[in-house]
Amino acid sequence: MNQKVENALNEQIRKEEYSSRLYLAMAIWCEANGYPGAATFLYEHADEERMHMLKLVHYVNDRGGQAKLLEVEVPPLNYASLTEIFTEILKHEKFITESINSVYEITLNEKDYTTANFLQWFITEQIEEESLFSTILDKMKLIGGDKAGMFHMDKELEGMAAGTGESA
Ligand code: OFO
Repeated sequence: MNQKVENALNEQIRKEEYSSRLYLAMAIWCEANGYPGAATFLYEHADEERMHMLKLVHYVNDRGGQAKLLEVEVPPLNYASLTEIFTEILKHEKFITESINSVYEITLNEKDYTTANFLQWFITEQIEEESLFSTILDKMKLIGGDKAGMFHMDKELEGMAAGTGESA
């Protein structure tokens, strides 16, 4: 496959792997700090990011390239609050959206329309994720420092993880 496209996809694999580790670190913090629902939600989301990574890995290999695993940094392990976590997640997802968009731009410049088409799934996924996390964050901001409100938010996140709760 086109080398520039392959390199860009490998770099995106690294970012998705980082996303998975970031949400795993956040899930661990939540579990250790009295937010079991948020922990369940984030453990599940870490798995989702790993799926994103694998989707890219298989695509690169299926197209005759070879997926590479690059160095992934250790994510922050400590957070001040649940609101800080979701603020960081939204910021990170915006960064991922920009990154996907720039890989998409490379595919167009290189006239690799098959990969551009493949990336559509990620573009749609990013719209959904940004909207999900910004809704959760808006609710947390409304709750503010209210402990009972945060307890309910934690329960709601648990329901969202199981796919049975109220929508965010
Ligand atoms: Fe959160 O969508 Fe992949 O990174």
